[in-house]
Amino acid sequence: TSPITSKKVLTLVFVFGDFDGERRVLLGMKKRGFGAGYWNGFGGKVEKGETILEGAVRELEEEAGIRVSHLERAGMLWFHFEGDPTGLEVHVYRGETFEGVVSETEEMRPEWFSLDKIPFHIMWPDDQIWWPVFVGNKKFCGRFRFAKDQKEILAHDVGIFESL
Ligand code: 6OG
Repeated sequence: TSPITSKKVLTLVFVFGDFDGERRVLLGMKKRGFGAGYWNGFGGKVEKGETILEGAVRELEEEAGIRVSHLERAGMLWFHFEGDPTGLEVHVYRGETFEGVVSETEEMRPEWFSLDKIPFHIMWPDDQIWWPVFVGNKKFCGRFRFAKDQKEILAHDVGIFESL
């Protein structure tokens, strides 16, 4: 193990929608930067002078072109990559309604996925571990220690909480 001496605070937003009675989730294919080539929710670094929630709303609009007036806190994830002293603190939110038109941006190519066709094999490997808790509407906290290669999970735990 290697020590963590600083952290980055990030957001991660999943918007759900109803398509003729079928529930789907909006994922984006990350086109550049950290996690490029993976499907994921929308989010990024919280900036100075904004709350974490404001950061989540802003990133969703920047990356998917849609606006939300309400997001629900759903989970917290802590990531540590072996050899990297900066840990990631990721605040996960759930959105159920939005305004505007979902559109592709420089950063993300959005697409709706039915809940039984989530492309876990093209997502960060932690996602399949906490996803069942998240879609089960339970609030969760998870910790993941990744190898240096950012692929293999060396240790993890996920817990369910009454509130966050
Ligand atoms: P930018 O660097 O693009 O923000 N993120 C992760 N998401 C999942 N599902 N698993 C991980 O495992 C992640 N690490 C980071 C947080 C990065 C975006 O990627 C998310 C942000 O939404 C390690 O600004």
